[in-house]
Amino acid sequence: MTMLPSPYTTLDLEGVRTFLASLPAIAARLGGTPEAWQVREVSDGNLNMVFLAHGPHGGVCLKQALPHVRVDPSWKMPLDRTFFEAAYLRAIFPHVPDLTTECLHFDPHQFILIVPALSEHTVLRTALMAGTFYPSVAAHVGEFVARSTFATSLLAEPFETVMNRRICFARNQTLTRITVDLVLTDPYHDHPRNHWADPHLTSIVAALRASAAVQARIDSLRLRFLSTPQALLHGDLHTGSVMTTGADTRIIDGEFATFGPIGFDAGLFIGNLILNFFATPDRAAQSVHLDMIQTFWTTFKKQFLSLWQNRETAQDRSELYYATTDKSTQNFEKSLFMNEIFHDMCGFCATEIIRRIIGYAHVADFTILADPSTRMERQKAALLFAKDCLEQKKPLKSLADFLELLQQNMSAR
Ligand code: SR1
Ligand code: MG
Repeated sequence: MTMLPSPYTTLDLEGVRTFLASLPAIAARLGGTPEAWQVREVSDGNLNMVFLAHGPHGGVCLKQALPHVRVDPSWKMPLDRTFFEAAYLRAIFPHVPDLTTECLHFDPHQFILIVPALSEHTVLRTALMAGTFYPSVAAHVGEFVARSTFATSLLAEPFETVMNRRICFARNQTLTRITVDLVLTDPYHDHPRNHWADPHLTSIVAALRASAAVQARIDSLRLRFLSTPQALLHGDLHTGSVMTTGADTRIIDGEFATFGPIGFDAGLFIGNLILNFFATPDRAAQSVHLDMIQTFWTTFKKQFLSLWQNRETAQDRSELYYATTDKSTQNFEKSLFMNEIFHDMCGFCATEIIRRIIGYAHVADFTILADPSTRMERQKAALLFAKDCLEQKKPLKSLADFLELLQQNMSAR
């Protein structure tokens, strides 16, 4: 008798227990009997249901897509996002096994993804909001971005492999549409999804929208996001997608995975560090953020260039880029490539800051500031910094210039 797959149903706690019990490898990982497993719902993000299950041997995290946005059931959505998250994990895990989680199971009928539970880890945004700073986490994320993007780029793989992956992730159009709209379009126009906490921000929003330089840079960033498939990106690398113990860091939630410019992942990460920078009450504590941005970029660059250097031993000449030219030409070409990533990072960082203050999905960081007028002043400063970044007539030359612009905008408040 042929068993038909069960039609999609959104699982509740008992459904999760039954589902996990039906998978021998997962049941063995948890250990004990299903009745004794502790199952709880921990959904926190905007899109999906998330559950944690623990047994005497270990724990797993189960994520199920809903046919709508979790926080807005009237916003209907196809279920395939967990497929793309599973595909992303399978593509990058061999290159970053110490920096992400393994896909233990994907069910294509229930759109369920199962990964190991990260019981000892804290969400980076939560840690930053509590004023807990982990010295190594920025280096870990820099390593992650370097290794995951290099490994999925033409610099590391035959073009056939890259193009086949591009075919797969080019189908992740629902979530790419969210990024194009929510991050790279809506905040710069009147749109019912936009909102901001304080009417005093309205004049800054108007100034952003009236700036021809901002509009032009936004158009160019949107074009770059859609037409520069440098590598497979995480696609939503904010501080809520990073979990850490301090010593061990894991990047999660890769459902927005798509091919795009490497500076997009880098920009989203530092954009979220900067949002926390502006939300940190104690100005003396803000030097930590500057160190983190510096460490992130330095680690990323060093690791990316070292992976590139190691490729020089590749046998197939069609997979070598700038390897046979003399050293100074090679270094020059590579530095052009890295400068381009840096320029993209500065631009996408600015778009992330703006959309998280005036767009659809805000960050919680500013809730640390109890006084509404201080909160508004800091959000204003963050928006003005982002506006400054977007209005630069020439690309910023170095990270030092970028950090100086950031500090200027903070001290002006
Ligand atoms: C409707 S989804 C809104 C946001 O949540 C996700 O985490 C992404 O950041 C997306 O832009
Ligand atoms: Mg997410």
